[in-house]
Amino acid sequence: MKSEHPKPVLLADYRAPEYLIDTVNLDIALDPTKTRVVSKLSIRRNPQSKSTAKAPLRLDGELLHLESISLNGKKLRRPAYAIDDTGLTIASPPKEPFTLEVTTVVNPEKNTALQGIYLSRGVYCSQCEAQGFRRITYFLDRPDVLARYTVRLEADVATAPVLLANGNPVARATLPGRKRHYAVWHDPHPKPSYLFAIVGGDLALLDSTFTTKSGRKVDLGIYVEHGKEARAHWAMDSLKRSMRWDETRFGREYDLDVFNIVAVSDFNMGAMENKGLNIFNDRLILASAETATDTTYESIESVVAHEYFHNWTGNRITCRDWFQLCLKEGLTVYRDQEFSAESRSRTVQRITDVRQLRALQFPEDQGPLSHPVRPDTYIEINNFYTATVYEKGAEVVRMIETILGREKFRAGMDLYFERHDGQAVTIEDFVACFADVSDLDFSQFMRWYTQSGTPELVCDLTFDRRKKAAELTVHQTLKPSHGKAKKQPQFVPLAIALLGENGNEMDFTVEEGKEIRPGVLAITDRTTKFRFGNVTSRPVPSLLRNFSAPVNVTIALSDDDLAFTMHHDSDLFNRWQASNKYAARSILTLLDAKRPKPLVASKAAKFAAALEHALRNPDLDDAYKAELLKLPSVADVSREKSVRVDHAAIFEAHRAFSGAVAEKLADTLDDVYARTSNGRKFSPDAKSAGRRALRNAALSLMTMRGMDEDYTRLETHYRKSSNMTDAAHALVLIAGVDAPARESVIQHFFERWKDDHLVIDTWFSAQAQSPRAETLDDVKALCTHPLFKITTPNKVRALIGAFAMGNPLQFNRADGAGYDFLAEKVLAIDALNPQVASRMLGAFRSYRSLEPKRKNRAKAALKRVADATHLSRDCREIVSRMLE
Ligand code: 0A1
Ligand code: ZN
Repeated sequence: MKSEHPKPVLLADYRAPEYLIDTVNLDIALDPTKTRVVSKLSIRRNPQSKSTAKAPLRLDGELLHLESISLNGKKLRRPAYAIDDTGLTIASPPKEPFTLEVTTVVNPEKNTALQGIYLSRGVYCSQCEAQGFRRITYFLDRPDVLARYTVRLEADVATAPVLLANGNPVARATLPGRKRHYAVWHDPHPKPSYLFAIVGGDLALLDSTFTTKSGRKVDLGIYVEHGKEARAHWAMDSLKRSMRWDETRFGREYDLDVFNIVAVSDFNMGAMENKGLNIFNDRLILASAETATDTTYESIESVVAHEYFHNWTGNRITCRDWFQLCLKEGLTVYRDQEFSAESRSRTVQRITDVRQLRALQFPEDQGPLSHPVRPDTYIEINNFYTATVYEKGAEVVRMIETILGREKFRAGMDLYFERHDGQAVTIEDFVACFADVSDLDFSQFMRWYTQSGTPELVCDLTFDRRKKAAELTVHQTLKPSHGKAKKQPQFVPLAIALLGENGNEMDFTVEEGKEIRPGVLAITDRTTKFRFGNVTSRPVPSLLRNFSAPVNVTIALSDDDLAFTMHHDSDLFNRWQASNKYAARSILTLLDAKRPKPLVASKAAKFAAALEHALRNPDLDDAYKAELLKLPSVADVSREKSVRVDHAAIFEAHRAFSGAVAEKLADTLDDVYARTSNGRKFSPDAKSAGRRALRNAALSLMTMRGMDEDYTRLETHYRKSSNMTDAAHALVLIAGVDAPARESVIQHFFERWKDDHLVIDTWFSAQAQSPRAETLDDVKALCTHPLFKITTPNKVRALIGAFAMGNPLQFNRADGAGYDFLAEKVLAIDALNPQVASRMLGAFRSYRSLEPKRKNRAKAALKRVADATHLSRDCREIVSRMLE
C-alpha cells in the first residue's frame, strides 16, 4: 500500500492492446499458503494496434511471487524480462506468435482484500472483477483481451472435494496416493480475465436441470455450506425463472452445458457473474421462512437474475474498457428490474427502484463524489461500482425504451446482440443500435452518459379558461460539478397527463412543443414551452409519470392538489409520489414553524384523511398500500433540504408528524393490522409478502405514537412471529425505542440465532440503526463482540455500515462522535480490505450540505483519514475528492 498520489486513468488515453492472448492454460495447485499457478499463454501482436515500432510486452501482476518464466519453451533470464510492483515487462518479444509460460505463487490465507484467490471459511474462491486476475498470474488484465481458457485445478481431496471453474467439465481424477485430486474445465467462449473464476472446497450441492428453448439440457448446481441445501431452493427457482424469462423477453438462450452458483461467506460485493460459475455472497442465496425476510427473498430473486442476465449483457458482449462499465451494469440492472416487475407488481417494483435511486444515487450526484454514468477518469476502478453507474445507468436504458416504445427497443436489443456478440464494445456502439432501428438522432441523448448531476426541471402550468388552453413551461438546470462548470441541456422524456375536475385524464391536444409519443413530451432546451388545447377545466398536472426520467421536478401544487392526485391519478406511481411529497413537505414546514404544535395537528389531519381514503380503496393491493403507509424516512426528508441539514431537528419533526398521523388513523390502522394477521403457512409469493408488508408498515406507524399499548403490541408481534419477516421487523422497531421489553427481545433474538452467521447480522444491524442516544456506545461495544469480525465484509456492513448509512440521527450526532468513529474504523479496515473501507467512506458523501457545525466536524474526520500515512489507493481517491 502506497500513500503517494497515483496517476488518474483517462478515457481519452484508451489505446487498443498491442498484444492479444488467444488461449490460456492454467494449472492451479491449491494450497492455503502456497497456491502455485502455472500459466501458458499463446500471445500474438494485435493487427489492429496502431503502434508499429517494436513493442515491449507489459503484463499486469500484483502481489505475486514469480518462480519461473519461459518463452517458446526457453527459460528467460534478466534482463530479458523485468518485474516491478505492478507487472512484468518483456523488452523484445518475438514478432511471430509465441508461447509464454509463467509460474507464480500466491497466498490465499493472507488475502484479506478478497481479490484474486482467497479462502472463505475454508473454501478457496476467487474474485477477479475488476482487476483481481493480476493477483493470480501475470496477464493483459483488461476487458478487451478475450481468450479461451482451459483450467486444471488440483487440491486435497479431504478439504476440497469440489473443484469448479468456468465453462464445461472435461476430466477429473484422483492422483496416486489418493490425497490429492484434480479437475479440468474448458470454457469454449472467449472471455476477458475479469470473468475468470475457480472454487475449491467441501460444499454441499443442490442440483437440478433446465432445458433451453432449443432443447439444450443444462445441469444447474448451487453449492452451499453443508446443512444449508434446503435454503437454496428459492435461489434455484429464481434461476430457472430467469433463464426462461431471458428467452421469452429478449430471445437469449444459455450457452454452456452447466451453470453453477457458489455461495461464500466472505465477499466484497453482492455477487459476481463469472462465466458459467457465478460466485455469490451467501446472504444473497440462502433463504428459509425462519431465517430470511421477504426483502431478502426479493433480493435473492433479483440478484440471481442479474448475474444470470450478465451472461449476455456483460459476458457474451463485454466492455471495451472500464469506463464503459455501465454498458453491462446499467443494462443488466434494467433487465433485472424488468424481470422483477413481471414477477411481482410492476408499480411496487417501480416505487422500490425509484426509492433506491433517490436514496443512493441522487445524494451521490449532488455531492463531491458526483460522476457521469460513464466516467471519463478514475484512479481506482473499484470506486466506480456506484449507484450512478448501476441505478442511473439503468434509468438511462429505460429512457431509451420510453423514447422508442417496447417493440423498437427490442429490435435495438436484437441488433445489439447480433452485431456485437463476442466483442468488447462501447456505449456509442450500444446506442448506435437504437439509432439504427429507429432513425432517431441520439446525439443529445448521449449527454446522459457524459454529464454528471441530476437535472432539475422547474415547471409552471398556466390555464386560460376562456381559450380552453394551458401552457407548460419547463426550465431545465444542471448544477455545475467539479471539472464541468457549464453543462448542456439534456434530452428528457417527460411523461404527463392533465387531470380534469372529475379526476379523469383530459384528452388534450399538443399545439406547441414536441411530443415523443402520446403523453410523453420532449424536453430539449434550457426552456421548453408547450401549449395544450381542449383543456376544458383547471387541470391538475401529473408530471414525470412512472418516473420517466431520473430528474427532479418542481411545480407549484397545493396540498389539495396533492390529495386530489392521491385519489385520482390513473398512474399509480404518481399517486404514491404525491403521497410521499405531501408527507415530506408537511414535515419540512414544521421545521420552520413558530408554533409547531397546532400546525402538526392540522397538517397530520389533512394528510391522514387523504391516506385513509387510499387505504380503504379495495382496488389497491396490499403491497402497494404498504408503500403508501411507509412515510418518507428521516433520510428522505433530509434530502429535500439540500443546505444546512440538521438531522436532530428533522428527526423531531418527523416523529411529531408520524405520531400525529398514527393517532388520526388509529382505527384504520387497527383494522389493517387485524385484517392482515396471518395464521397461514409462510409462502414467499408476492401476494403473501404484500400482506406481511402492509401489516408491518401499519405496525411501524402505530409504534410512532409511543404509547404503552403500542409497545405491548410490538412485543407481542415479536413473540408471536412465525417467520423472519415479522420477527426482524419487530426487532428493529423495538431496538429503536425505550420499550420495557427491549433488552429481553434483543437477548432472545441473540440466543435463538447466535449460531447462524447470516441471521446474526440482522441482530447487529437492528442495534446499529437505533435512534437512541446510547447507540454509538452500543456499536463500539459490539465491535468487540466475539461474533463480530472486521475481516468479514458482511459483518462490517451489518454493524459499521448500518450505523453510518442507516442511522442518520446518530451518525450525524452534533458532537461529531459518529464521524470520528467511522474515520477510525475506515482506517482499520483499509489496512485489510481497501475496497470495503472505501465504500464505508461513502457515508460522508453529503457532508457538505450539513449545517456548519456538523459539516466542520465531518470535514475534520475526513482530514484525519487523508493524513494517515498508509492509505490505499481506493480510500485516497475518495477522501481527495471529498476534500477537493
Ligand atoms: N459485476 C458484479 C459486481 C461486482 C463488482 C466488483 C466485485 O469485486 C469484488 C465483485 C462484484 C455485479 O454487477 O453483480
Ligand atoms: Zn452487474
